[in-house]
Amino acid sequence: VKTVTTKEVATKPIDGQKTGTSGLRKRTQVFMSENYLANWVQSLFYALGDEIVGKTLALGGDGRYFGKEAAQIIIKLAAGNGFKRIVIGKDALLATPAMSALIRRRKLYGGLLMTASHNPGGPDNDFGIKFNYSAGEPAPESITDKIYDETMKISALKFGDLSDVDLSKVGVTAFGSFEVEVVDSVEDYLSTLKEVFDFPLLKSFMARKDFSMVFDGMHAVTGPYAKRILVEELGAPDSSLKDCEPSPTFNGGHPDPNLTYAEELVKIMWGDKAPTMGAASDGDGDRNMILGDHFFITPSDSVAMIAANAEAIPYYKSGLKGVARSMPTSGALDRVASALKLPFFETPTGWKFFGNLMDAGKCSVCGEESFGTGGDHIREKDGIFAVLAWLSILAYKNKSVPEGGKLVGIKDVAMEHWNKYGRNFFSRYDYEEVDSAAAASVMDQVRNIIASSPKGTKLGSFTVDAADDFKYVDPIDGSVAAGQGLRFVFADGSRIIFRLSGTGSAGATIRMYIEQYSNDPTQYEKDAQEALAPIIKVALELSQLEKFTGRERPTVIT
Ligand code: VG1
Ligand code: CO
Repeated sequence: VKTVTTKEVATKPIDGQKTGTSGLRKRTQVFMSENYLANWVQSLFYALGDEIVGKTLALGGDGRYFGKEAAQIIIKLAAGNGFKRIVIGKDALLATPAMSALIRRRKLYGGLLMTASHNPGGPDNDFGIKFNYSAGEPAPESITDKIYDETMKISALKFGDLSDVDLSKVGVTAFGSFEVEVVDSVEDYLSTLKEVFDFPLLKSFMARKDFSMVFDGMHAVTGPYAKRILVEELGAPDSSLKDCEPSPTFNGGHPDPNLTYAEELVKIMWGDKAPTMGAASDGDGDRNMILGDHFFITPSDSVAMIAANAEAIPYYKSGLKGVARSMPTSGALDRVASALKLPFFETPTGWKFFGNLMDAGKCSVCGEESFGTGGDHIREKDGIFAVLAWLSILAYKNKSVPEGGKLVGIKDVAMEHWNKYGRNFFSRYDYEEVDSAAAASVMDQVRNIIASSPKGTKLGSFTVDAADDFKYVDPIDGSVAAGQGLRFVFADGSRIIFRLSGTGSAGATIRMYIEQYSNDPTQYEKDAQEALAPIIKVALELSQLEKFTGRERPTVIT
């Protein structure tokens, strides 16, 4: 068979192609500018070196604007750099967790995801790209650092000389020895989920007349997944799907599943005839929000409650190997781990840090406060997994509740949990698109307070137990990640944390995380903002955030 001819095209380094918390994210226009995307992808291939020759690469994305054109560029670069095959989701669609499942099931070399996650899409918004490696995990820093080095010295792009591929039809197109296989975007992922959950049980639970749900796809990638999984496989009526048609601009919305941006779903769940459960997913399908009838499950609670109720999920029937959360995520999971005597890990922000723990068989369930929940069935956070996990918990808790009896709902599960473990009140304040210098001043100010706050120092009514810049030593490979967030841990277990976001595309985003524990049952139903008001005041004062940024209030509160 003929090999593909390679054309070399001269290029020059482009500044600022540094990978953040989760891939490279920039304005779409930047990505569409000459060689911008190609430079980064070619740099990745240079960074990976000879090991890519003869391998198979997966490709897909969240359907945002420029994705289809980007796919054609990437296919040609893959051919020109020695890959033998590309497996690509139909219409270039693949949810992030589906990519991870696809790589694992088909034992592929790795995959490229074209997404800027929950950032808005379209010509005036964001595009992004990230690489997942052979276990289906986001590329570790050892690779992303190398990519950046290559972007600084790149001089040539290697394109395979081939025509555009029709991505709308499932099947294989061969160009000599190079093949492009277009696959159904849901199939492999669905097979993985069937190994985790009891689909027949979920189906019979969802058929109950006293149960109903709404899933909000936010016009992003999870629409087709929800249709196939919730409706076709589990029998939910079509009316339970909201905004499940993917759109290149997410219909002008902000596909971030939280109480601010999923406001239509919030209205339904706080309305008169609210369904039993509401759920939403982000642009690329790795985040989730779980709601009950007039009730919000914080992501920090969600992972703790899933871990505490793991017996409801067949995949975990022999118990959990361990659990993990990112540092800013609340300590609700810690309490479950200690009660169940499970190995517990606290990692930096970003899913890539969970992968080593899972590969080493030390972590079954993990989560982040940023609406990320997942398990070791794949190596990405997984929005649909969280939805099916909560459905499994409801099905399990209602096993002996007859139809028309008092159905155990989402809020009941939470109340039962808090009554057993206490409640970790949690909130995150995001200040988006802050001037970078002002954001740096806030962080410097917080660093100064840390330096002058030894154990025993009083900040407001809170007594410092420890204050530091979080540093993580990976227990599996010993790699060190420093500078992962400025934190104050107080004597009563309360915490204040400041970090700068690593996923933005313009300016700086300051994240302030606040947590306070209570085991007083009369407080459990209190609004988090109310419960946390005193400690939030301390955090704002010590950081002098308003003085440095001019912001009186955050852009988003979660
Ligand atoms: C944010 C979240 C982090 C998450 C990351 C990627 O990062 O805080 O928890 O892993 O986004 O999520 P940062 O650096 O902006 O705080 V996603 O859904 O964008 O892939
Ligand atoms: Co995402």
